[in-house]
Amino acid sequence: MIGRGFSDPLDEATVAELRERARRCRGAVLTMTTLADSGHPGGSFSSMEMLLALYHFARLRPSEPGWPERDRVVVSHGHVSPGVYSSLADAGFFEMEDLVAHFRQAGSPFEGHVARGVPGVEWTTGNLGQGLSAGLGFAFGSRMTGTAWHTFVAMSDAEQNKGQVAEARRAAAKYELVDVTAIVDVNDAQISGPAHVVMPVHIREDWEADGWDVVEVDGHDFREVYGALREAVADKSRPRAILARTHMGWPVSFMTDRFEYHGRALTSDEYVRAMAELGLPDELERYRELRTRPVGTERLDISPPRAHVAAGQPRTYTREKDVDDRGAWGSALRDVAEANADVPIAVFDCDLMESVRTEGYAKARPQLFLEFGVAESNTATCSGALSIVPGVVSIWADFGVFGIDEVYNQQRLNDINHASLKLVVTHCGLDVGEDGKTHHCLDYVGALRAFFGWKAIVPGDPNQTDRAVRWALGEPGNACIAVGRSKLPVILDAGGRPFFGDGYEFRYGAIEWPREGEDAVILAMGTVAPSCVNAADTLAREGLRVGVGVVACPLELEHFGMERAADAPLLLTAEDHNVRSGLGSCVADWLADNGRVTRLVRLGADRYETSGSAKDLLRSAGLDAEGIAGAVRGALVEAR
Ligand SMILES: Cc1ncc(C[n+]2csc(CCOP(=O)(O)OP(=O)(O)O)c2C)c(N)n1
Repeated sequence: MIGRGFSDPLDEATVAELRERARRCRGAVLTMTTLADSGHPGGSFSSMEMLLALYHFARLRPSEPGWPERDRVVVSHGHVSPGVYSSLADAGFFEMEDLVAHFRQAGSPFEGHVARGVPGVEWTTGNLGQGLSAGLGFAFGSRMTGTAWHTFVAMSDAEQNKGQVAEARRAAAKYELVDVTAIVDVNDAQISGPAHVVMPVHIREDWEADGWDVVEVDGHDFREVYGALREAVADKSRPRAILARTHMGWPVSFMTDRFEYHGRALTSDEYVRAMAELGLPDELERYRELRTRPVGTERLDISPPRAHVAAGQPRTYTREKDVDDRGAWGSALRDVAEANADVPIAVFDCDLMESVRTEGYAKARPQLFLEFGVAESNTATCSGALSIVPGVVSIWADFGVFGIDEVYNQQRLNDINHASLKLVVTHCGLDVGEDGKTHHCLDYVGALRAFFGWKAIVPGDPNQTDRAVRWALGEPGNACIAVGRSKLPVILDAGGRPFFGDGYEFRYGAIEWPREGEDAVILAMGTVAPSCVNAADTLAREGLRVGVGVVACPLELEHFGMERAADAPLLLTAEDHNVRSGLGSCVADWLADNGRVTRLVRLGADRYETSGSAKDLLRSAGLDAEGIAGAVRGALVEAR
């Protein structure tokens, strides 16, 4: 076998050796899928030569899969996991026997779609169309850390139909990511039939139109596949796509070009016939026995890296001047950047830099500011993948409806991938005002609550925003900071000083109490927090003692604070959010889970609103100070 890095031409002996390896890997694909009675043998066969070429010749270290300088190989069509895993095992990343015995078995790392944690897998995929964007993230990581790795992205032809792929192609060309190579398995087969029938796509023309060099090869000829990869690595003029013409199921006669083998395992009879054609023994019985043994569960540690970021000097906004939370975020970002001149802090934008307050950053550090245009799917995945490159901070700022709702599944994959993205969404809630219901993001907590790992931070005023941003940028893991649009009054303590001012430190999960009171407690989230304080002050003048707890972290309710809230005879939640899925629901769950009984009134949006000023919309939803005070009064009267 020749060395890694595609530096030498392929010799005859290596070609012969690779063919033999491909034959054995195909046998492993059939054994593991038939044993599991599920999986994707057809595409695993057509992608086999490209996968073996990548895993044998990219600059990788099978004994050190996390080697920081390694090339990155992303497989976008994650369903070809049998092909990917068998190639990785063949290249020495783990034992073939463990893989074949435990493929798709509960508890095994070898899932049906390629998953991080398996040595050699860089990005969990399975939702088609996201791999190229992930590859771009790694390519930006190479550029920003000054580490010269190459990024390869293997793809299928059906996913060429997907808009996210086009978004990614354009971004790669715009940013001259010449160290990215895409290799597409063009087998003209997908689930429902031939790819050109299911949906005609002009694959070559599309890539060329978006600024890529395109070459076509026989995808089953190692010499051609290797040669094209070698040229792509050497050429530094443009990113390159290799269209590898292949045949689904080849070389087994009855599987070749038959799209029904896309996602169906062979029956035992078919298995015996196919293995005989490959000249390999029937191994089903032996593996059936091995499958009854304990599953090996060893995986790589994929915890997100911690970037070393100094928080800089916090800013305290005072009552003299109302500030918007988004302005406080933009200023904190610039401060943190200044305090960390040597840390690559990447900021992604989708044509909204002025509104999301990243314009100043774009001017200060243009080389780290990535303008992706109206292409949120690509942005979500690319920024997510970049966030797992050690040493880089990856931030995406957008409106709530675009950074969360538009890309729900991309953010879900960022969660699954244990990414470390910092998502700052502005324009959340009815507070958006005049742009109307399409732009009122009302599920920024509810959507993230449906994931398992994302942190959600919804600050109560500009000072808390400032502290939360400085905290979050240095934290590992995915975190979303959600703010509104309007200028907000600074929350003051009972003595008239900024409540989140000097001496306040952001702590994830903490509930902060600008007002104390035993008659009722309001748990307030985000932009309505100042109005809740205002309402409490009004009620205090009427002789009612109402406590206000500001909950900036609805997904992590601190026990002590919640006990205190639950002690009150009346508990209200207030949020500029869908009342069914936000703070109110989190609090209701907490009460039920902890066996606490108290009267709970949930204030929030219960319908899509029209256009209108934020003030009018919040009033109409009962979320202004008057409405909130009225709700407390009403509930107390009812209780008497
Ligand atoms: C976004 C998305 N939509 C739908 C699917 C369901 N799906 C799985 S594979 C596939 C297409 C298979 O064709 P191709 O990707 O070309 O792979 P091959 O059949 O060649 O293995 C589809 C539609 C998916 N995985 N992701």
